[in-house]
Amino acid sequence: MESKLIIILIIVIGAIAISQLVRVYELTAKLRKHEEHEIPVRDNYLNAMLMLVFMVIQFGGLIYLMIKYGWTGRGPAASVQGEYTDWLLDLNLILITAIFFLTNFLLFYFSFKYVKRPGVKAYYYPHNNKLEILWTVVPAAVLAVIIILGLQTWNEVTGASPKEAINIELYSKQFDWTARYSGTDNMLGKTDYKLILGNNELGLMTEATIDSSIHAMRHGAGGILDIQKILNNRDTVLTDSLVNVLRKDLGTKERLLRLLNQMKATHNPALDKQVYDDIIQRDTLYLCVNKPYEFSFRSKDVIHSAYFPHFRAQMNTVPGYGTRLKFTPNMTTAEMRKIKNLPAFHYVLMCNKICGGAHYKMKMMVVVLEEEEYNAWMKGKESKNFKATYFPAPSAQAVIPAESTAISAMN
Ligand SMILES: [Cu+2]
Repeated sequence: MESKLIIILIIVIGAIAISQLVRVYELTAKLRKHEEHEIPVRDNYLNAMLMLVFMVIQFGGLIYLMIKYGWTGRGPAASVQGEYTDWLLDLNLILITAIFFLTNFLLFYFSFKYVKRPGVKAYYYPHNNKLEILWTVVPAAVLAVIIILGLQTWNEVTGASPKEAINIELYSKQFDWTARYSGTDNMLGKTDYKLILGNNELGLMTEATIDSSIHAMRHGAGGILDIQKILNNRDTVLTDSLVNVLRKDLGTKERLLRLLNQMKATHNPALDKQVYDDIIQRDTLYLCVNKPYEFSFRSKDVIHSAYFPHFRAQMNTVPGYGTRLKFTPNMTTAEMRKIKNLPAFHYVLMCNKICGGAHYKMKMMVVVLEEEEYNAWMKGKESKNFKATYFPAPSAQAVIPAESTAISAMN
C-alpha cells in the first residue's frame, strides 16, 4: 500500500517537474528571441541523418532475422496441399518484402534528401493524373493476381477428396483428441450423442449400443427409475427446489428415452457392420505416406480447432455440426527428422482454439509411416476394432444380447 502511494507520488512529481522544465525552456527561448517552432538548422540535419540510420537498422534487422530463422521461419510443408499453400504464401511474401523495401527506402531516403535547407522553398506540385492512374492500376492488378491464385489454391485445398481417400474421424473434447479409423470397408459407422456411454465414448450406433443406452436411461444409476423411486418415496421429505430439479431431470431423460426408442425403431441393423470394423485410436495418429486422407470432425463440448501445422491444415470442430478437411501427407516422420536434423521430431495435431483450462496440452502425436510399416501397424489394430472392444470376451458377448431382448420386452 505504502509503496504504491510512493510510486504514484513520484509519477505526479515527475510530471510536474517535466512541465516546469518545458516552461523554463519556453521562457529562455523568448529571452533569446527565438520562437519554439523555429527549428535550428543543425537539428534538421541531425534528424535527416537519423532517418537514414533508422532505415539501415530496420533493413538490417529484417535481413538478419530472415537469415537466422530461414526465409519464412515455417520449415518445409509435409503434405501435397501444404506445398500449394506454401507456394502462395511465398509469392505473397516476395511481393510484400519487395514493396516493403521499396516504399521504406523512398520514405526514409527522401526525408533525408529533402531536409529543410535555409533559403530553399519547397516545390508546389499538387496533382498528376498519370501518377494517380499508375498507383491505382498497378496495386489493383497485383491484388487481382493474388486473389485469383488464392481462390484457385483454396479450391484445390478444400475441394472434395478423391474416392480412394481414407476416411478418419477426429473427435474432440476437453481436452483430448480421439481418432476413429473407418476399418476395412473405409466407411465410418453412424453416431449419435445420445449413445455416449462409458463403453461407447464416441456414441457409435448399433443395435446393441442403442439397447444399452435405452437400458442405462431407464435402469442405470440416476436413470428414470431411480428418479421416480425418489419422487414416489413417501417416507422421505423433499424440499420444493429438490423436487423441481428432479422433475426437470426426469422430463429430460424421458424425452431422451423417447428419442432413443425412435432411433431403435428406425435403425437399420445391416449398418452395424460399418460401425463394428471401426478402430478407435488414442494418443497417436498413424498415417500412411502419399495416401489421400479425408478427415471428419466432431466435438463433444465446445468449439475446438484441429491444427496440423506441418501439413498446413486447420479446421474448427463444432458441437452438433460436422466439419471436414483433407490432406495427403507426402513426407514420412523419418524423412522430416532427417531434413530438420532433429532425431526426436514428431508431427502434431494441436487444438488451436482457446477451449478451456487445459487447452494448452490438447494435442495428439502424428506419425507418418511408409506403406509397409503402416500396413503392419494396421494389421495389429484390426483385431482391436469396435466390435472386439465392445464385446470383450465370449462370455460377455452372450450376456448383452440376452439383456437387450429383456429390455425390448420391457419397452
Ligand atoms: Cu480444444
